[in-house]
Amino acid sequence: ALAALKIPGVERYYHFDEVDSTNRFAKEVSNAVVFSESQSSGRGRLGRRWESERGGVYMSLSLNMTIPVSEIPKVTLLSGLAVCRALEDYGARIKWPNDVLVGGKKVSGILSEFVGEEMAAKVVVGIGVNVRNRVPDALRDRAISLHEVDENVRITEIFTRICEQLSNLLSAFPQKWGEILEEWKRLSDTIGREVRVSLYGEEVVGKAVDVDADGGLIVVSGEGRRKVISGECFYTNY
Ligand code: BT5
Repeated sequence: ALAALKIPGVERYYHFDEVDSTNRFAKEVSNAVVFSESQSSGRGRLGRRWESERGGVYMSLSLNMTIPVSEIPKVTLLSGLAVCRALEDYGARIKWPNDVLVGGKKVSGILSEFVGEEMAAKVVVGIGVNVRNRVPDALRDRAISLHEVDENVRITEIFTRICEQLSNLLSAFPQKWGEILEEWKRLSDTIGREVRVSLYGEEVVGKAVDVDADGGLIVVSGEGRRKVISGECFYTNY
């Protein structure tokens, strides 16, 4: 709780044994960190499910921010970087836009949501990390839990580290966005790969060459240079 309350702007901390979704709860409160030991209906993006067995970190940060809607993707990237830094000992890398990988497998996912109006918005960033929980058999080929690489890993320590890194990065945002983005790129697992990105049924195929100042992925193909602001990213050279 202490580490959570040190995050700039955070005034309240909520701790649940179980909740349906920390993001759902976080939308109803302000300037808070919400943590739950488990979730009965953890959410991914686009209505997908996030497996939330006891043993993982399930948390949401709810902040009233006066930033334009176009800045929200930056907060998502910043949060991914915070998780990646927190999992530095495990060689974590970031897959654009919001997955954190260990050993090439997904260990964490981030769901950012936005409530309100331009310049008077509540930003909710939900972070799920597999720590001591077992990942379901159906996901084993693409998902991993930290205890598989470190049998002594502790849930509270991972949570504390994420809060510390969110504090560090949010204190530097937006002034030092340039530096944050550079670090994000160094830890990126996506830049340099052949990708297929789909967004609302439209597909962009090519090589991911950069992430621009807005957090958009730049993909180069025979047809030229395209920028994708969000969407699903698949690696095609695996
Ligand atoms: C995400 O969605 O990766 C965002 C997940 C955010 C979860 C947090 S937990 C706290 C907060 N409260 C919530 O209700 N949600 C947030 P997406 O990119 O759509 O990925 C979802 C996909 O990842 C699923 O369709 C599965 O294939 C896979 N998946 C589901 N559970 C997983 C898990 N525990 N570990 C790894 N992969 C998982």
